[in-house]
Amino acid sequence: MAFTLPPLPYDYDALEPHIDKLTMEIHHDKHHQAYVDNLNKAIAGTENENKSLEELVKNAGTYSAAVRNNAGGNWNHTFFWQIMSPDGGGKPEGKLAQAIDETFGSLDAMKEKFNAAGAGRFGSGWAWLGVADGKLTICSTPNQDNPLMDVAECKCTPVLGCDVWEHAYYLKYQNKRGDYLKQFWDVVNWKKASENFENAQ
Ligand code: MN3
Repeated sequence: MAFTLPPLPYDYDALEPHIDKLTMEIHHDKHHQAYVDNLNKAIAGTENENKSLEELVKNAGTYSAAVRNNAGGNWNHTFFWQIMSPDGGGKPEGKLAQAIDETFGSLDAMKEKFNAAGAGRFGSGWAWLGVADGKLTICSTPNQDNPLMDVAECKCTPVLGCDVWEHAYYLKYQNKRGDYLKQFWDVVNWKKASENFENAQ
């Protein structure tokens, strides 16, 4: 079964003014589509053809670079679209809010640490808030790796993640990755993040 591009769960302009329509069109329809297409090419006719995306991601280090990069690209972007919402922003509630306060001291302190992880990632990659051994942690991964991969330096189950590749922000923010990361919090879908947190427990 070949992988297909999941539809964006909202309109291309739904995250305006924080993330612009053209960026979303190119990011979803061109970049994410390319990861899906290249993953299908990389596994076609091989023993990996019928493996799930989760399995390809988990054991990424045992496959070719093409499988690792494009399975990661497909998983990461599918996750990313869901962790943002036109009704996003504000504050987390319940257990996730409590865990953020306990681990980082405050929501603002967590955001600062997350943004530093994203800003400090040299070149392209992702910043993550995740759960490891029942506790929240923040880290970043290079390229299209993620913390579920066997090759990850920081292993955790993602609660939320932010794409810090230039293609995610360059049209609106140019070189100002830090400004993009600040705006990201205004579209974070905390409801989805809470679901991810509770499923990771
Ligand atoms: Mn991207």
